[in-house]
Amino acid sequence: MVAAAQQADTNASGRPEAIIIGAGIAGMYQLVRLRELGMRVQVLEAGGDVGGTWYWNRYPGARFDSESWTYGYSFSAELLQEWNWPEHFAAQPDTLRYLNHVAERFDLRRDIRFNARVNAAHFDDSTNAWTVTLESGEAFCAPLLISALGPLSAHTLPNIPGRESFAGTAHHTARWPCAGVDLKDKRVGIIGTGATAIQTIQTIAREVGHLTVFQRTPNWAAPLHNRPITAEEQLRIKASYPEIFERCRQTSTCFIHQTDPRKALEVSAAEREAFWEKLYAEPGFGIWVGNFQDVLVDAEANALASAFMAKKIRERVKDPTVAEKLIPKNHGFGTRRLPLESGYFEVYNQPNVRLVDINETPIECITPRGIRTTAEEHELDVLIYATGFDGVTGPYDRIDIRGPGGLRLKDAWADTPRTYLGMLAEGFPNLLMVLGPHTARGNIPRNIEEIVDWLTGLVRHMRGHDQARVETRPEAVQEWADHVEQAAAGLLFSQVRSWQTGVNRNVEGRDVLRVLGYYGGAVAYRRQVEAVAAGGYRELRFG
Ligand code: NA7
Repeated sequence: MVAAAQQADTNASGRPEAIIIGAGIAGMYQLVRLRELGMRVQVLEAGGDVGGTWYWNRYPGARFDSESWTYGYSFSAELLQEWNWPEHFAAQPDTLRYLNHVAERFDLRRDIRFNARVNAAHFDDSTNAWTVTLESGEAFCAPLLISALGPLSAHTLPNIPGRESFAGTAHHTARWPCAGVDLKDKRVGIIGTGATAIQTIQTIAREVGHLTVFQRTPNWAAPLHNRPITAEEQLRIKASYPEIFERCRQTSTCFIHQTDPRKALEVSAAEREAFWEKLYAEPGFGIWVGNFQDVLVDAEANALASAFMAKKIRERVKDPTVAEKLIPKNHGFGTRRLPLESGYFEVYNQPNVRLVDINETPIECITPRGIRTTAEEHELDVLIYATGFDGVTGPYDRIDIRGPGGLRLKDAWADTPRTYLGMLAEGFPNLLMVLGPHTARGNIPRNIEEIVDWLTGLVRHMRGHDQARVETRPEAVQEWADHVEQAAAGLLFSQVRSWQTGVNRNVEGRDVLRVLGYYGGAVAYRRQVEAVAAGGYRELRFG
């Protein structure tokens, strides 16, 4: 660390006033905003270019589940007018192209260091500055550290013995090679059936020779109903961006879909069924976040919705035994992040696709030839790990972040994260988090823009008042922690194991349910954070 600090001092002439970790959607926008304050900023990005999630997740079929025209940045009217989304739910290459366009248009790359994975960030209490060290040993120093790490950037491999022994080609979906992978006529195995796996499976099933899907937990999934944006629609979208974004501001998830005020249990069976048929036939997340208001909070209403979705699976999958395996039994509809699909269930009607329920026949190990379950060995040429991420706190855990007195963030958050508004971590001065734990979450870029704008306001305030240090107050952190817990209580999803509740069985210690988001809704979240800013940030301590 001493050597690193010395090196940091040698860079002092061009010393940045803020370091941002990550050049995804959040880091790029934070850079834009801090530049407007006239600040020197250094962005450190582990990837070889901008894009974050959309840079890394190049697996076949990767695309939005959010309407494209609600997903782009809203801060620049010119950008909105010049960009044409080709489809209502854009594919990953188009999103990456968009983010590259943004980087060029706003000349962002000159402040971004690529291939710069951050290993450590240590705060010096006497100078109120962070020293950030890269994997290479190079160090950077700045008063402010802004983490724009992304909630789903720490991918995890399955803890199955023999992984290293596999003689074929193996890739995690979040590390898919830029050049692609030749799957044609190959014997392919995929572990996982989450949102990523579903997109991958439905895309590759026709191309591969044989596909074996190793499923531990089936997930509910609803049709995406994607299609190209016509020229006429393009004009309409561009003319109505202010209304689109205003609509997103009014919903609790920042999607265009608003919860229906009716209750599933209060309408007739016929009305319920008709509404669900309508939602099932419509594009996007409407069936999840635009459903009857009791579906995600009332077990009885949820059971009815689950029965409707199960009926759809039975209608679409020809073999009744396979259909039953694909129907979730341990969690209700919508209590995990809902994958959207395009022909996913029909894939299991293809003769070259086999579903292996690894609860019935558990995986014993990965062998040089493939995967051995308790029943047989499945020979494979290619193995795909669609095994997900150590969500939300995982990216923080992977950096050695230390505050005053050497306090490690990983230790401070061992039981649960301790934050104020999800944007400042207790015990870690001058660390500002974009989309850290305990912020409202839904349509991610909408959440990001609001958080970045708020943090930029805080930085402006500090600069205006000549303050070198900002940190949380214990009573404000406790109040926020209680509020976050209360907001999640009573929601059915809070009791279900998934990355959203902090569970990842591949990571030691990550098998306990935690509250990692603010679930009081984006409108309530906005109201609270705006009140703090309007009140002059009295809940924070400055120095
Ligand atoms: P998810 O939704 O966390 O899915 C990961 C999948 O991998 C899930 O089906 C897991 O089963 C399965 N998994 C993980 N480890 C293993 C092992 N060891 N053995 C068998 N199966 C395993 O990640 P995704 O990438 O699909 O989606 C993440 C988010 O990205 C998504 O919510 C969107 O917001 C975009 P499990 O359910 O744990 O039994």
